[in-house]
Amino acid sequence: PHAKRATSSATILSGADVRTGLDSAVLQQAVLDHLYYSLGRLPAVATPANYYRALALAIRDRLQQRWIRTSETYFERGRKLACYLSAEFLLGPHLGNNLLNLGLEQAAREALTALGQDLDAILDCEPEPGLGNGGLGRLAACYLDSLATLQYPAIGYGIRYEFGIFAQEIRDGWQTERTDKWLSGGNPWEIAKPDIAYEVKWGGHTERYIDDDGAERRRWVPYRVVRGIAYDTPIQGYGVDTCNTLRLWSAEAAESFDFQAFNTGDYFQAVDAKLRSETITKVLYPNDEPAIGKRLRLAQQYFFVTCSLQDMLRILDLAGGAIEQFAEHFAVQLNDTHPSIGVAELMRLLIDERGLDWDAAWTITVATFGYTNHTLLPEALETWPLPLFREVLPRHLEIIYEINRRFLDEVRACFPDDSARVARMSLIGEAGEKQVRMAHLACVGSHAINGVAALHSELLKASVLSDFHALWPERFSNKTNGVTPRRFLALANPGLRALLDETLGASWPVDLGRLRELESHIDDPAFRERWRAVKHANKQRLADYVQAHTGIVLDPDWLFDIQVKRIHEYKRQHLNLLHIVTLYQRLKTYPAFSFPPRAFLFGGKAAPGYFTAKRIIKLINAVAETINADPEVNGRLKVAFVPNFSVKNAQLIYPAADLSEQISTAGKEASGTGNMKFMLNGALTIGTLDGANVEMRDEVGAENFFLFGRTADEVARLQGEGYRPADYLAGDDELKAVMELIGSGHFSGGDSEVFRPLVENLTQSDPFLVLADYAAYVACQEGVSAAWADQEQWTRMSIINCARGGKFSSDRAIAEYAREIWGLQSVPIQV
Ligand code: GPQ
Repeated sequence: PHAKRATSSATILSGADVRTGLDSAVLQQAVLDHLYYSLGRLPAVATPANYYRALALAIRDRLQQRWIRTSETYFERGRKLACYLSAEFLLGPHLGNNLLNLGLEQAAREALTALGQDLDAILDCEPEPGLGNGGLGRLAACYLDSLATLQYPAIGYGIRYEFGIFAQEIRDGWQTERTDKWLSGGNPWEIAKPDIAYEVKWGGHTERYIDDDGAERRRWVPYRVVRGIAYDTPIQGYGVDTCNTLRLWSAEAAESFDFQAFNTGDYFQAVDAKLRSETITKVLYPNDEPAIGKRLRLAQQYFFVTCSLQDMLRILDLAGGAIEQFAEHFAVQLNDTHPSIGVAELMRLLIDERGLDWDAAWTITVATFGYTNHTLLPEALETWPLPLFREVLPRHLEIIYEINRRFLDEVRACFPDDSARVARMSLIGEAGEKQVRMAHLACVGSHAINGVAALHSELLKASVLSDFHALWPERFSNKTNGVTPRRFLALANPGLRALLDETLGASWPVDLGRLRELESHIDDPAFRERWRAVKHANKQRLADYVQAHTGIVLDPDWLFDIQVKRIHEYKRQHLNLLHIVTLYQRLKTYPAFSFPPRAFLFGGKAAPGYFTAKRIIKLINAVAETINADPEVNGRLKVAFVPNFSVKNAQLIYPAADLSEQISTAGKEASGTGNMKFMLNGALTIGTLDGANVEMRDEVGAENFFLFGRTADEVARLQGEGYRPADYLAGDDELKAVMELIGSGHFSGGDSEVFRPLVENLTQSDPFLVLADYAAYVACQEGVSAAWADQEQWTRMSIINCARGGKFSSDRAIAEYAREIWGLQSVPIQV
């Protein structure tokens, strides 16, 4: 990689200019040029944020020829394009990643130093484009990185939310939400393409008409029309010239003013229509798993999906492709059900707008789409109330009825006399208020359906999608998630990166299986010492960050035990807390009780309306405050909640972990991806047999993984038998005392009300089996402490965890999608 980087001033003289030169001297000139011409600033008055923007623009210039050449090459070659449709892309800051992928970090550092600036401080000025909630959105961003790095023709399509995921602040231990104004300082990475714009219709009704050939057809007479405008962001591959596009749609009024209303004097009504149009892309819905049936959310989904499909049709027309060949030109992946309205919309475009007959349109549609499911939680499966759906998308409802009619005929043909099955599989749910079932629409309209880890894919076939599996077993497959080793290893952990480069050579970021070669060094004490030194420095870096943001002081010699992810009952942050309170209680009761000192770190956002999750955050902070202030225990225990967990601070957190907490109720976490990021950075995992944990443990071996808890089968059986948490409470005095301590107000200044709902939730219903797994978890944590006591052995295990993480590169995952679902060929780009 990066062989082409210019290093001599001869190159500058031979044509590399202020827009393209890669030498530090040219970069320095380019930054000054942008400060002056793009920002209107002289260096003497420029702030670090100004330098950030100038450097970002200079780097974007350097992406430009690759970006344009990439689009041009795809167009010329006419090869199949993968279109990744996702309502979320949790990108994280671009600058550092682009420098890494272009091989320009050193040159940029030198250029800024020459200007009296520090690159790290400048990088820190970039606001995070947080256009996603958590795992699902971050996975989409990792996949874009791998698509570009593997030189696949691909485009990401999504929504340009004006406000991304809220910024979390902790006040008095409670989460508060602040709107995220990521665009307020301008976004140097995007380029608006106002000429790439499409009409989006809403509401109204449908009607019958006779076309020119005398055929009877239906058309949609909308109530309202808005426009979607493209904003493009470059996605540069690592060490290659491929620079793909992320195209995000922003809503505008179809006419910036309703001129008629304006002329008749109703100025405010005219402006109001404009404002209403723009609301569509205003804000990201901050809920991760539970789907909520809000009209604006359906509008967002349809809006970005129709713009994206219309864009594909435009590209096909430009290339002179035949409409019948649509599926040979585009492979469209649905990232969960959020874009699944695309199935009905492509049918509408092909039939109503392009004049195809139903059968031809349906063949194309099914050949085009693939559907990835990301959850088994029943409350997270999207449905829309029928009246709402009809009001917003009347033509689509007709199309869905027709898809359903034909589909249910097929079901009846395969399974005669099975009306219960027909009702279960229908695209329209009839229990209570009628609903459109988006997962069913996605399954029927896709030739490929996949889960995101081996266990999850098996459970999908056996539970929520079992009827679909019985009908079309050949459509189902597994694609275990992966993460990009560029951002989450090379960029996040420069210390480890240097050690890996030295030990393995420079190719490991694009050939992650090479990490295995680390194993030949585990018996070298000097190597282990260096491994520990890297981890220690990372822990110090995180400790500094935690102190700056919370005032809590952590000692990097302690075991760093970390759980960062969205706050959700099924992820069981409260199980982690019960262990902490257990240790606290033991220390208070037996001051001589001894274990290696541990720092427990938490981070993660709760959906603003999720009562229990918000109370879990409050409890974490309450326990932290009590423990950290108590000299009897704070020599061996510390607890910190890192506010506003984000991609940006995640890059400090994963590399500093000794122990990664992956303790969801088995069968509930579809995959997890944070688990992989910790592993690659040398953390050991304590976890259940859930999601991708299962495959991680297979890779590292049982002896290098702290396993506890009931399996998915055992969970299902226990819940089937009628689980009673009180039984576990009655049989365990220590657990009982822990629950009483929390309920007593001990951690809340005597307030025995604030945590009552949590205590009652656990002792009375405990839907995620926290109490049932508690004893096994505490025992397993004792095993962790014992293992930590032998630092040489712990280091060996840490190295093995990293060494055997190669499978979890998103490159492996994307290569599987490309081969097995999309039928995609890579297309090298030559600049
Ligand atoms: N996931 Cl359905 C989300 O982050 N948001 C969602 O709305 C749904 C799933 C996660 C899932 O919980 C994790 O287990 C996965 O690792 C992740 O998607 C990516 O597949």
